[in-house]
Amino acid sequence: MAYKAMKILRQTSLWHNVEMGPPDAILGITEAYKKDTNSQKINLGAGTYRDDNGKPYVLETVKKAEKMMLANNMDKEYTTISGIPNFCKLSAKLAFGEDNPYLKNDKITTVQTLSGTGALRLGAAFLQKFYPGNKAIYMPSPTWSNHPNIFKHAGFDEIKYYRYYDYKTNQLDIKGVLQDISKIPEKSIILLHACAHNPTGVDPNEKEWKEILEAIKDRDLFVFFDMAYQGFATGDINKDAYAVRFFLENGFTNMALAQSYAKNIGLYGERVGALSFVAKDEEESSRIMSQLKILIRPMYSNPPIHGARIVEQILSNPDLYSHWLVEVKGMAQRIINMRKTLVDNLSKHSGERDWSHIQKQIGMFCFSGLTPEEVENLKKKFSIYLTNDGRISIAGINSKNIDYLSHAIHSVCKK
Ligand code: PLA
Repeated sequence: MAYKAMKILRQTSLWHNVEMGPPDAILGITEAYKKDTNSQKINLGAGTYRDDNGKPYVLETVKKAEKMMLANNMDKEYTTISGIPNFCKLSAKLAFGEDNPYLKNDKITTVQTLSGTGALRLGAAFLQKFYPGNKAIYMPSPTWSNHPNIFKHAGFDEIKYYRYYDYKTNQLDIKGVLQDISKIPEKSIILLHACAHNPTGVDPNEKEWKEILEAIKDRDLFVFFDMAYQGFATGDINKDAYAVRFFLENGFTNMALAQSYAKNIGLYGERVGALSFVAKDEEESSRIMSQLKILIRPMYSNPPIHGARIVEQILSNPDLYSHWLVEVKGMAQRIINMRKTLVDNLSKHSGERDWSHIQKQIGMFCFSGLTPEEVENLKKKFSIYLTNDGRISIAGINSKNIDYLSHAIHSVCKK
C-alpha cells in the first residue's frame, strides 16, 4: 500500500464505524455501583450472594475442598474437551437424581461448561446445528435478560415469548402460559426455568407443571431447562429439581438441561456448569457427545479445571456433601428471612402499596413492582442500584442496610 494511503487510513481510524454499545442490563449495574462514592450505596443488581455484612461469601466446603486439592498436589494439565468425566457424572446425578434410570442406562450425555451461560450457549449452538424440528425458541415473558441474546448469537432468528407473569395479580399467569403454548408451532423449542424463575421469583406448582407438561407434549416441543438456582429456591436441592425429574419420570425425553454452580456452590467467577442432553440410547448419547466436542474444541478447546475439581470434591466426598447441603440451606434461608423482613418494613413504611406478593416469591430475587422511574430515583437520590424492571437481588440486603433501603423505597414511592 502506498505510504499516502496508509496515512489516510490511520487518520480516519480503523474502528470509526464501531458504535458505543449500551451497558449490560445486569452486569452494567455492578460497574456503575463500583464507581459510586456514596458510603451508603447498595448493589441489588446482579444475583450474587452476600453475607449479613454485605461481603461475598466463600462456602466453608469450598475452602475445605481447595485444601484437599492442594494437599493432593494436583497437576495443571488440560482436562478432556468435554471436561472432567467424574464431574460430569456427578453433575448429572445432582440434577436428575441418584437413581435415575436414564442415567443408569447411559442415556444422558453431559459435558462440563463455562457455567450456566456457557451451557445455554453451547446447547443453543448444538440445537441450531442439529435440531430437526422448528428452529424457533420460545421464552417466558419476562425472562433473564441474557436469554434472548444467547440464542440470537447462536444463530437463532426466531426468538419468541410465551406469557408467564400476570402483572395485575403478581402471580403466574398459568392460563396465559397454557394458551400460548397451545399456539406454539409443533416441534419448536421452549425454554423453561427449572426453579426460582428469574426475574419474577414465581414458579409453577406441581399441578401447574403437570399442565405445562401436557401442553408441551401436545405440541411435541423440545424443552431446554435452565437450572441456575438448584437449592436456592427452597433450600432443598431435590425439591428444586422437581420439574426436570417430573418431566423425565413421565417419559418426556426431548430435553436438554443447563446447570450452574455459580449460586449453589458460590463459584461465580470460577465458571463451572454442565450441559446435558437426554438420548434414546447409549449409542445416540455418544453421537451427541461427539458433536458437542466438535463444537467446543474450536471455541475454547476445553474447560477450566479448578472450579470443576472443587465441585467434584464436594459432590463425591460424603462429609463435604452433607456439609454443603447445610450451607445451601443456610444461604437460601437467609434470603427467605430477608424477604420477610423487607415485606414487613415496606408495609410499615409504605403502607399505601401492597407488597405482600414479594413474600410469596422464591429464590434470589424480589420482583418488586417498582417502576423504571422509581428505580432511577433510587439510584440518583440514594445510590441504590437495581435492574430497570424493579428486580431486587435479595442477597444484597442485610440487617445493616435494610432500614436505609426501606426508607429510600418509601421516599421514591411517595406520590
Ligand atoms: N440462567 C439464569 C436464569 C440466570 O439468572 C443466570 C445468572 C444464569 C443462567 C447464568 O449464570 P452463570 O453463567 O453465572 O452460571 N443470572 C445472574 C447473573 C445471577 C447474570 O446476569 O449473569 C443475574 O443477576 O440475573
